Amino acid sequence: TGPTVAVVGATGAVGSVMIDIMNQRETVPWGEIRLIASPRSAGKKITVRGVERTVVELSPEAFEGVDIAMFDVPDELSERWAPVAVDCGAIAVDNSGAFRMNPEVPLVVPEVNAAKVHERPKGIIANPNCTTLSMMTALGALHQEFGLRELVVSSYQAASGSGQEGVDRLRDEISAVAGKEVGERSGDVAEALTAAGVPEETPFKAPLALNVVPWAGSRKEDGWTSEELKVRNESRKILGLSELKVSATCVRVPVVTTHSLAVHATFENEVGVERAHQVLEAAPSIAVHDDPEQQVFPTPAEVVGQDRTYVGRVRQALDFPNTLEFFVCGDNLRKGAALNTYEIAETLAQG
Ligand code: 11C
Repeated sequence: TGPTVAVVGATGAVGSVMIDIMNQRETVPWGEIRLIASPRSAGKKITVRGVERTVVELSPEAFEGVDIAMFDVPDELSERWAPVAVDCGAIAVDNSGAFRMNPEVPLVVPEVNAAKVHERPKGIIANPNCTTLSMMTALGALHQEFGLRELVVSSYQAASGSGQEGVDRLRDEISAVAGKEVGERSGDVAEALTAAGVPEETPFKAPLALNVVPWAGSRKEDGWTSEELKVRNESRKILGLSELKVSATCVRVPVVTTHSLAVHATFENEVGVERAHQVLEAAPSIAVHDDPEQQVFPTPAEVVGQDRTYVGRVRQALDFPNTLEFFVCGDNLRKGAALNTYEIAETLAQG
């Protein structure tokens, strides 16, 4: 039989998507599939690939006999428990931010740098942040063809990037303003939220309904946010371009799921839209939706639940001969989180 795989955080938002992915796969390479979660969720029954399984409590014993442990839990839990899984003989594939920039931990997107899964002195492999991941398959393919030199991006990030709390908040805000004559100023929206009993405290720092918010993640030095620095640092590490020039502005938009990015990518060589389309179309995990004549382009709502990254609006920048502009959408819970982690585990299972 195949290797034993564990899903740590099996009952959480990303863990649940991981289970959907396992159920949707035609075949899986696993012998045993073990579900691990906090004591609160232990004992729950979840059906995976037609077999009802009982969720076991996160403990050192839970990792006995596990070959690959996929972690879909917050940073502090990964930090504590991934090394425990490794001590018990497992390879840990971690979806948190705890180990991504550790030089002894590879940061892997299988379409771009699959071979790195074998360079893991700590026994841990990291999965990138969903914002970085949403553009990485497209950038990796274009980099191979044209040689990436500079990257300027703006993100349009979905509320589910902030977890279930973010989704609930956006839905509450939308209900509070829907069908009402709410003024367009942020104070008016805030007033409508208060009148509807929506609490003042929000994960988004400002009203998200009828608005966009140029802030995602936590505050870092010199005005940058953690999300913007993750896009810079992680892109460099995944592409193996330690000097890549990157500048990002991360923005939260009133979308439930799927992150989008407007990308301005400058290459070593002159670029053309036709060749870029060919390169992107040749990549199985990319869908090119791009026909300006018919006004075909991707939108986040169209990409929810999809495994592929959607790319459109590919243009050669008029004043920059080596630069492509494009718009990319990726489901932040699938390729942005659970799917990429699962694909890393599958790559390991293939040996
Ligand atoms: C967001 N990208 O949209 C974040 C969520 O480093 O894994 C994921 C944070 C991370 O808020």
